[in-house]
Amino acid sequence: MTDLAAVKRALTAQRIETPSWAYANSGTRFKVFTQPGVPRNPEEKIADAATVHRFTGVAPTVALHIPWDKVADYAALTSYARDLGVEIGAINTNVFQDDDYKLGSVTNPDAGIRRKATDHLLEAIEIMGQTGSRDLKLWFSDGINYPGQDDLRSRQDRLAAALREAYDRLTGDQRILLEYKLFEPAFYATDVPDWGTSYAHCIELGERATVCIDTGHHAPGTNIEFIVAFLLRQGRLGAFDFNSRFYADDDLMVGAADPFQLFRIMYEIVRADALDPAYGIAFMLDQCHNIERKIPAIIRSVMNVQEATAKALLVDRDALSRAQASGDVLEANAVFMDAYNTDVRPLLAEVRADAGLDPDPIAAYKRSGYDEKIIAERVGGTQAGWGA
Ligand code: LRH
Ligand code: MN
Repeated sequence: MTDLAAVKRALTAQRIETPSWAYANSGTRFKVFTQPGVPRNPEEKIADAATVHRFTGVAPTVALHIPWDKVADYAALTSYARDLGVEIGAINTNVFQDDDYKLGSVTNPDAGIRRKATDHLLEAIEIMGQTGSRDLKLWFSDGINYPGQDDLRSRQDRLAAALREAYDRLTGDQRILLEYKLFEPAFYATDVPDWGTSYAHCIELGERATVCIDTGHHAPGTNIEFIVAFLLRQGRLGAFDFNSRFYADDDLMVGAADPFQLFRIMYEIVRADALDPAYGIAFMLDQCHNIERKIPAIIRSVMNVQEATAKALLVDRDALSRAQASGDVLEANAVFMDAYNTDVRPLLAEVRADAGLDPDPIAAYKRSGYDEKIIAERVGGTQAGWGA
């Protein structure tokens, strides 16, 4: 029988990190639809992240992206965030927007360009020292578009050398989250295309290197919960970049396109007792809200993760193990689906009320007038994010 008090404690202790860039303008190669009230600087992005935490109670950290969130004084930015009730989370590097990186960053045939890219990774570690961040999140857009364009094996050697240099610079509890992505912007071969490549580099580096699973970075039909179960067994699952997609790296609200997949992923987390923040997995959002209001979309996304988690926590594990052990295929699937088909919204409303929060964060946010306030205040200056 499921212990409801334990389920509520686990949901209360859940922590989800929001990304600074999701509060800023974003779009596709066809169009960026700007929005009124969008942040113009890292401080305003952090204020929006603090607002999401104020209404959800489970989003006390915000990930930064460098140089998108570059400031003169990261210690000051960190205390500004703390005054608003949030901490700076993962530091994301960016070696995908500089002209020099056309043929690659740390994998570039040119040693000078590799040096420049590696120095950016080291700069990010420097920043982590000032923000108190544990996680260095590395995503490389590096890859090639045509067979023969470059030597696949040599590019892996170059990547490994840069990763080694960054890894050896880590201190304290700092660690690397190595994110993989099947394709885009490279359209023939990406240098870190899948979980296996990321995992192999992590093993080569050492135990401070773990894999980051971005749920939008797989070939259609990939069983992501298998990857989760496998990396948990190996002790090398470090983080998620949660979002959802119908086709490619669509970066839609997590759980919007495939809530059942999110449930199956969170079940593997719960099954491994890996939900608690002390276990060390960073549950982060990585999304772009191209046409919808950004803050309510992020609040909705946090709620989608909470709902998938609550359903996963309600799986009757004893009944499931009995059915699995006896080979009762239909019963095992039925036990699993019972949890998924459970309406957990009343339970989450209770958890929020117990925490002194409004049971309906979206309605509470709308009543707060925060959207109207930022639209009125944030006039002038340059909006953050992708240019219109
Ligand atoms: C790459 C990615 C990566 C970030 C970027 C904003 O597609 O998922 O995590 O650096 O989006
Ligand atoms: Mn990502």
